[in-house]
Amino acid sequence: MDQAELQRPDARHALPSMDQLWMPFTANRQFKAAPRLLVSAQGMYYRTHDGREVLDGTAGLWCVNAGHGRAEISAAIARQAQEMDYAPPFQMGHPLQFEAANLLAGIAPADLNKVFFTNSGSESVDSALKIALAYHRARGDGTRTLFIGRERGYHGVGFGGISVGGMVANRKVFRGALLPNVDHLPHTYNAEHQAFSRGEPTWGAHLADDLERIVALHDASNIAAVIVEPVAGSTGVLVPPKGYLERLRSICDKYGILLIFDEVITGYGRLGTPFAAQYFKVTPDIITTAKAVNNAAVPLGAVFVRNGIYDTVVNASPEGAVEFFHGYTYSGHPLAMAAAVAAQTLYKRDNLLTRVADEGIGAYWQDALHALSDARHVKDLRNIGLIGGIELESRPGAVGKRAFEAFLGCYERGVLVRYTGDTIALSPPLIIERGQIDQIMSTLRDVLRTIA
Ligand code: PXG
Repeated sequence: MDQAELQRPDARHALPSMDQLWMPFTANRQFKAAPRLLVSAQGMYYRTHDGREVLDGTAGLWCVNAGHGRAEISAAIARQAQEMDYAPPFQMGHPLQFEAANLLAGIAPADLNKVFFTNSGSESVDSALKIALAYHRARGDGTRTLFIGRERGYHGVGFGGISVGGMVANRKVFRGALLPNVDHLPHTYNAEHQAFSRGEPTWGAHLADDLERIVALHDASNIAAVIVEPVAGSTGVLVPPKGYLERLRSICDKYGILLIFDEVITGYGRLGTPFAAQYFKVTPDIITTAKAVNNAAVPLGAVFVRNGIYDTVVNASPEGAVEFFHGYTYSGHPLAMAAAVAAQTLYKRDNLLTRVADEGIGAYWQDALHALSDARHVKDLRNIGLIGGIELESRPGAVGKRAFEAFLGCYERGVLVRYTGDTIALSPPLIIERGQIDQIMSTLRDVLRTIA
């Protein structure tokens, strides 16, 4: 089937055989029995294999921030594919990777002006952890090898990421092979004190003080870094309590511990600022990103590092030596770089990195979401920027079942949402209009009425 036919609005697609593919993070048997295939996408909408239009309430997977099918980005990728398909990244370079790094450094907070490219959020996290180790060692502080993550954290699926992560299902099967030097902060969610908070909950800053206990237990001289998502996404939208991140920052400062913000979902305008670090006015030492860095058009991740960290690692090696033994065949891949330059140019031209704050979209979103407080099954509503979490009462003995049915019901009614456990997570493209926000919320209200 050619592209024109694929995109025809009334196209019905014959389904391919599904036996061969092992689908990621998917109930394979259930999916293959009743498949949901997306075949084209434009602006705020996907089109399904059965010819229906579906409003994208999730920006793909928290990543297509400028909406789908942006011509500037696809043209840049096509041009680059013709010009030069691939260039080796080790001891060689190509201009676009420097241009992309320059653009990214230009929107980064404070002095996080060095950029290391990866291909995904998981790789960004592993890279950041390695950078932390390399930095301490370069300073002659090589005993600092312990990482502190957080319960309910998600940092991708590499062994580093699942070790510092705190999602039980992602860890339990692999428990015996996790990194050995890891401890975890408590998560920041407390329904009793925080339910139905608009934006940051006022209760819970003190939970950061647990870092003092962990430091006392292990001794600061052994701790390399703390890694947290400023807003936890995959685990069900957990917004940090007011003052919590500041407190983490000051305890890290007190003990010489690096602070890593995993901004794979909060990066690139999701909160109405380029990064969550700017929203919360807390500057970490390293920021991990991926997804919207290039509007997700080609796999790409980017790690932002403070100048001083780069300088320390690089200057610790003799002239002519490779300073950091880490990198990927596809670090700075030309097609990913072309997409990054085009996406960042687009974000800037259309003020997308601040639209959620500047145009009142975030405030409208908050009101529309919290109007669901009397909808059926709703146990809690959480929001910040253009992120929403709707936690449903779980059915006894069947956690996740009700949210799955809500997800299906929304999909059938033309709205794509995500769910994790019994929380529906929303994160639409930043180009969303008010009427589309209304459509997402009214669809959810209707669907929640119809499911048991
Ligand atoms: N860190 C964070 C904070 C993420 O949200 C990753 C790392 C890993 O990125 P990669 O590119 O390796 O997948 C993520 C990914 C969900 C969902 O349903 C979110 C992610 C991945 C899969 C599902 O919310 N985020």
